[in-house]
Amino acid sequence: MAANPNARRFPEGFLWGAATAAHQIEGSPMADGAGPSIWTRFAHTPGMTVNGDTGDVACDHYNRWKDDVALMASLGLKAYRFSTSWSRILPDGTGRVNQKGLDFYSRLVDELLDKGIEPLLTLYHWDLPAALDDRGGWLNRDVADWFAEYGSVLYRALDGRVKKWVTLNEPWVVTDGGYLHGALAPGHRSKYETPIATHNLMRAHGAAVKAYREIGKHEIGLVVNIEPKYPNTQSPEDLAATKRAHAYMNEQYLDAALLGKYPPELKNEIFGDAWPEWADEDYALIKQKLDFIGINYYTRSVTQATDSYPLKAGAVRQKLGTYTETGWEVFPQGLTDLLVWAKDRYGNLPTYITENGAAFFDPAVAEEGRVRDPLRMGYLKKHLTAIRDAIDQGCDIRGYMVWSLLDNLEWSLGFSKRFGIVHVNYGTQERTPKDSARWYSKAIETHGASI
Ligand code: LGS
Repeated sequence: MAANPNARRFPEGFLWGAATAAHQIEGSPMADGAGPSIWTRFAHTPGMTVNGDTGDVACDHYNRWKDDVALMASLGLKAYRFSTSWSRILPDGTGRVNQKGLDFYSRLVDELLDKGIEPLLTLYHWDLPAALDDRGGWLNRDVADWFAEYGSVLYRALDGRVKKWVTLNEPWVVTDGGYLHGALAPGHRSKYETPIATHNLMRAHGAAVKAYREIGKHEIGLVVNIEPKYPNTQSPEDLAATKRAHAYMNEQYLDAALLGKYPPELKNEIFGDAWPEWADEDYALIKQKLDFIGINYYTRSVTQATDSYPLKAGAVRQKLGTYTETGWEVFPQGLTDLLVWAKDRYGNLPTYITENGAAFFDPAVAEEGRVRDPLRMGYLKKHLTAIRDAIDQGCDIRGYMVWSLLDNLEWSLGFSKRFGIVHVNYGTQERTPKDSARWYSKAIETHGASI
């Protein structure tokens, strides 16, 4: 009997989309009265990014936004996840609103809606106004009020048109990369600062959700990156290291936002005396009702005990694993595992996969305008299948955003890694959909039956 293609379809209303972030695609960071962000400053500090790459031009999306929306429409995208740049809207971080910055996002949203594409707006994708960093940034408790003020400006301007809001993108990366290991802006390396930045990020998240409930009428959530941890061996040391790594990366932020507490490993095993006690009212602010969670998934980690600071755990490279250009193992089963884990631990909240994708070497654009990227296509196919498995196991998955719509600026790695389903020629800014984009269009058109 022929297989019923409907059986392979995703749920009705499943949102098929693609994601980007302001600093990675927009360029023109100081245009129309914007202020600098910590990423403008960091990338212009010698030695901080591969090849000294900056976001000064990036994909020139600030000027090409209309064509980019037309491109999304031509691919049949139903949703687009993007972030707004805080320092375009509030050049000093607080106070004076720069109307021209706000207008840019207002026009973008109108154009998306005109093409039938649902916007998912992320308030913070790592580009803190430099003016606020000068006042202590995420280390200053006032940042919760600053962030709620910024959110409120956007809620008032756009909530009639934007129905899905995200407070923070990947707070774990903000603190681990920005305050502990220094690979990302603002480039600090302090075990003592990291818990404070973590806690203020979560207070800011809570304050922004609270402000949303007063102004907004739709949905708001939090996006985290999670990565399942599997023990390398069953030794007590590896098992303990795995538990530690899992608490640090996977439970830290979701436990705070949804359960109103941090996992005890943070104080007892990882940060020790550097982890302060926090007031009850802070936890009350952090734990707000969320309408959905967003999960960014790229890889897993097979974990062993090491002497790494301060986690004392590290990933073991897998002999039989396949790896992407960023050195991350391709492991789709991990996505199913962690979606089921999140459902069981946090109560099956509506969930979006807000990022998933891979950097692979891409051949040059062929004469007939094709970019053959079979590895990326395979990656997306396997991960979408893993999502379908999680749906079959009862997880409430509402949508999928591929990372990324365009090749773009991969933070400290500069332009050296290409994640796009659309190729960008950085010399001419020409966009060329790769084979993976054509494949994805077909998946969208058939609600997943063609996967
Ligand atoms: O471009 C970023 C993508 C690419 O890979 C995006 O802006 C971020 O939101 C997100 O963090 N992204 C990303 N994450 C992959 C993290 C994998 C971590 C593996 C660490 C192994 C050492």
